[in-house]
Amino acid sequence: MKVTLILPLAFAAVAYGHTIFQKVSVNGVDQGQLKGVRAPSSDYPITDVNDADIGCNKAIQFKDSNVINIPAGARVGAWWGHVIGGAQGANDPDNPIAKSHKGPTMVYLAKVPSAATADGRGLKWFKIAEDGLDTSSGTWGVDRMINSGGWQYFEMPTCVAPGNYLMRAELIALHSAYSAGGAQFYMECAQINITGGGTSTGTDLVSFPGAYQANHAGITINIYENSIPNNGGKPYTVPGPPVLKCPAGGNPAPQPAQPTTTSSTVTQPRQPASGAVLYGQCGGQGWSGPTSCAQGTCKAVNDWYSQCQP
Ligand SMILES: *[C@@H]1O[C@H](CO)[C@@H](O)[C@H](O)[C@H]1NC(C)=O
Ligand SMILES: [Cu+2]
Repeated sequence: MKVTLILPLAFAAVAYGHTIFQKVSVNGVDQGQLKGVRAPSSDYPITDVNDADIGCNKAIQFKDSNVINIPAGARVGAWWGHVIGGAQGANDPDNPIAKSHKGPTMVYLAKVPSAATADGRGLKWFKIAEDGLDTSSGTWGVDRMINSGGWQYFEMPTCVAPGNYLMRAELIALHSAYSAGGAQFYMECAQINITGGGTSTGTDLVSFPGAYQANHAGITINIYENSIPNNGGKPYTVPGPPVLKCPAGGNPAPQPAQPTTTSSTVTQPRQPASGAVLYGQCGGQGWSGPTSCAQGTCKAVNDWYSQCQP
């Protein structure tokens, strides 16, 4: 009888210790609690990859109109806490998250006309950072976030085009992921404005829901071998699209100078060698930049964003 009483308690202890992303830092400057971050008051995860709100979470309680300026190339932090405010009581062992909640951390961006007002549903997202399993040490992105006092650090890619975006910070807890539906998805979205930067508005765009499949090897997975949560020392594949790669040197190269024609019999007017770079923005509502492509073809991705695609 005692065993049947103890077991449910043991499982209950594993189930708690959830987390909420609730503030941002930019180059070491804390932007303030819940400033420009949309958060629910519940720290419960989403477990259905097809949940309509797996983009920016649901039952949002905290939402202001701040938009956080982030220079391209900045070191950005997303801060996670067990509950709103961080710790739940003194010496909370489950802040920023229970240590059992091993798994990857990720960051996505979606270009929006206005970060303060954009709907978190129906966007096209690209991944700018991910931190999975370090097989040599057996530690996960979540471990590194815990060891940094709740800060998930990443670099804002240098080639991202200036403008407003929603920034989706996510972590997946895999402690119960050995059966389908057991992985726990934690995410919130911040309202940001990228300054400087290049011309990329992303590659390998995905939707939420849509980006993840329940049977993906990084989502339904037993990470334990002999009770050690290191995936048996085997590599782990972070779900979702590949991380945006900026061209070498960061910003796309400046447009080459127009070739000087050597022929004196040319009658065609010279085509300007202008236009957006490959994967650059080439149109959309409110866009005042180039509407042709130096490379590739300009394709409408949505109403406010067209992209030069190969
Ligand atoms: C974004 O940054 C640019 C450049 O600093 C600025 O002109 C613009 O007003 C900012 N937009 C928002 C919504 O903060
Ligand atoms: Cu949890």
